[in-house]
Amino acid sequence: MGYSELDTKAINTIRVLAADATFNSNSGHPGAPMGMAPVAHVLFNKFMKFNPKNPKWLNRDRFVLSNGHGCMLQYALLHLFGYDLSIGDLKAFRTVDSKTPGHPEAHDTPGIEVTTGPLGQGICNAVGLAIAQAHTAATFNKPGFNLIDNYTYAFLGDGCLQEGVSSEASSLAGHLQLGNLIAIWDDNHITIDGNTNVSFTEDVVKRYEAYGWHVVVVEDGDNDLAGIEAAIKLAQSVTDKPTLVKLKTTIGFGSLNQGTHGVHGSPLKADDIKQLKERFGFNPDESFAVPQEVYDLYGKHSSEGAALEEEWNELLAKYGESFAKEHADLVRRQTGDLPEGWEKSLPVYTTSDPAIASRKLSETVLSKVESVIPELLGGSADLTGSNLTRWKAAVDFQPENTGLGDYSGRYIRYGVREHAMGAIMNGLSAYGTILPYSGTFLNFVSYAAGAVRLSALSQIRNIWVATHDSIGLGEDGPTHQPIETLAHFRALPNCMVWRPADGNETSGAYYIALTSKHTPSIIALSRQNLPQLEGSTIEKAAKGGYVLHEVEGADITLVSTGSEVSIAVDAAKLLDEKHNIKVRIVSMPCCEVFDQQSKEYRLSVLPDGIPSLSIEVMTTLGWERYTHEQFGLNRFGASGPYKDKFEFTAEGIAKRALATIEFWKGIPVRSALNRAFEQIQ
Ligand SMILES: Cc1ncc(C[n+]2csc(CCOP(=O)(O)OP(=O)(O)O)c2C)c(N)n1
Ligand SMILES: *[C@@H]1O[C@H](CO)[C@@H](O)[C@H](O)[C@H]1NC(C)=O
Ligand SMILES: *[C@@H]1O[C@H](CO)[C@@H](O)[C@H](O)[C@H]1NC(C)=O
Ligand SMILES: *[C@@H]1O[C@H](CO)[C@@H](O)[C@H](O)[C@H]1NC(C)=O
Ligand SMILES: CC(=O)N[C@H]1CO[C@H](CO)[C@@H](O)[C@@H]1O
Ligand SMILES: [Mg+2]
Repeated sequence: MGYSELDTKAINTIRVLAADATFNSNSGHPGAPMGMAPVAHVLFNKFMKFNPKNPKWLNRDRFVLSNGHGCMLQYALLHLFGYDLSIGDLKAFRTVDSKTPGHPEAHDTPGIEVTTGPLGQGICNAVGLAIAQAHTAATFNKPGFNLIDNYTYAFLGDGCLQEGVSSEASSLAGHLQLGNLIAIWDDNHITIDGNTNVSFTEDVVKRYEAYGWHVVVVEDGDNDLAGIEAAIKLAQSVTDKPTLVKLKTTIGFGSLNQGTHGVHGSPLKADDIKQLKERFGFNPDESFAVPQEVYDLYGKHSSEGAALEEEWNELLAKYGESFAKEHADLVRRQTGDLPEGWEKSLPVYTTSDPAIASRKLSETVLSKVESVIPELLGGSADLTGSNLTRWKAAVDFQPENTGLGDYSGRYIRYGVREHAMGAIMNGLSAYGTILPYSGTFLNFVSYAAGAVRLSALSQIRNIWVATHDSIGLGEDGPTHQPIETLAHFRALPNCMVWRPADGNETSGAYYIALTSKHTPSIIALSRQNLPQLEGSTIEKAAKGGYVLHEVEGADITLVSTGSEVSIAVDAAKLLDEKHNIKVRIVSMPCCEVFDQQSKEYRLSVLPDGIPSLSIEVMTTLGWERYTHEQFGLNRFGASGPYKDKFEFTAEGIAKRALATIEFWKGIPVRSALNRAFEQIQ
């Protein structure tokens, strides 16, 4: 375990780079990087397996910086170890379009696994990565072929431990006995408000022990490199529990303000940087200076990583000779492409099929595609029965010794933990071999909004099976009835919100959700039965919006989604029979996907010259972009049979359609799609 002056120099190089970059940009968080430089040095240089020349090597160890504000730590490490991140990139820290944004973003920077910054998310992502690692190992490893081994490491701060989402995920990680997960807590007693004694006095060690974690304490995280190394070694040796290392550190170590909240999120002053460099033996007149021997030290470890990958590639090739099918599957999964011909398994329906709840239609899709898409990993936040997310023969992902399943199982019992479920799905997806979906009530996807937002930002594919999607759920009442949820997630960039109206549309929604490699989806599904609509197809639904029913010389276009489309169809019949009004019907299962179609196509669906009315039992907010008038619900729902109160009936729609036609009579009607300029997409 010998440590030399070179180790100290490497650690101080990280500290000085963090101070220089935040000073140079006059923005950012020097404190955490300076305090965590020693543990980062030991972990990256002594333990972690990675190859900077191929950041996507499958069997690399995964690292998550859950305290993402400390990202200069990670950027400094990536640079020093030889990832494609130059000193110039460090100088561009926190500037527009740089590879070094203000918090780590997975799709921007080589070597960043997941996007962090909203505190608490990263540690949950790490739980997802660790599950993915354990599952992939259990699925692909064979005697003599330990293809997938090793660890997921996470750093987290006081803030992450205070956020409730980390408790949800840590509790599950303990239950799942994830021995490959090693989390290191930067126990510096400081958050933005100052000393943690103002709000955070619980016994975290006892709490994590109660979760079923193994906990190790390192008393001097500033200097005791051997102690840090021993703690990580011990953590590795405990294979049936995740480990939390409580590492006592000094925030901003080396600064005149070390140990105070003054160094949390403000660059050091010029004189402070000067004394820091002098104290660490650096030239105070130089910035962004890296001693060659530090590059050499880290370069050696990176070369060893590259050699490990080469060995691994040989192992993988040999594996292919004995296990051709598994080999091909593993290679394919990493491309994100689904198996050839999988879409033939998507069910289609005819008008003679019975009315079926779309949550049931969703279950049928999942049970038909699960055998042809082996990377599908399902789950539910304790609503398996009502959400219908588990196919019949599914095995649970569980530690074998519980007798409940095993790690090759493809169904996760998340418990009542929607927020962690979302964040864990993001980690599962980021691993590279898994396509996660999971279920809860649509209303409770909002619980996980923080995680959904990060999946959209970081271009992750996962699927929310969001049932009980409206007041149509009835008796549970307004606490369970979504009103704003669709508008909220439609406003989120790069997130598809689907609300299919029947069987073909449900298959269409899954088709696009499963094949969109860089976009999460929320599929809103009904509890009530929905008839099969004449003219719906997978192909049309896949355009996001389409004309379900066309008519010559139409007086109005009714635009609707999900369970209201068939009611709009009934309203059209009524208007025709009683009022001689000609109605076009547009079904719009996904606005985001519709927005991506050509202007010409969109205007063919919502043309000039015909007034339009949208019908959706949710807030009308957002429908102004598509229609002239809106029929919705801009209030909370009610507890009771849903048909009784709000006029979402053929008659109720017809009444509003007549008012719309009357209002727009004699006024030149332009499609609501026509605007003075195109929106920024
Ligand atoms: C969900 C969320 N809430 C608030 C913030 C703003 N924030 C950034 S860092 C921080 C304090 C974190 O304290 P700690 O994790 O102990 O970091 P340290 O000061 O030790 O670096 C806060 C509140 C955030 N990033 N995410
Ligand atoms: C991690 O990798 C090392 C070396 O490849 C191996 O000895 C060890 O057993 C692995 N650990 C796990 C948990 O698979
Ligand atoms: C909290 O921490 C501050 C700063 O270290 C200290 O001055 C104060 O006495 C502490 N208060 C309590 C109640 O522990
Ligand atoms: C569903 O799609 C199939 C295939 O395109 C089509 O044959 C069928 O008529 C559609 N069903 C309905 C109800 O329109
Ligand atoms: C609460 C709820 O909706 N439960 C349903 C769950 O799914 C089963 C199987 O379809 C139904 O029988 C339950 O009514
Ligand atoms: Mg702290």
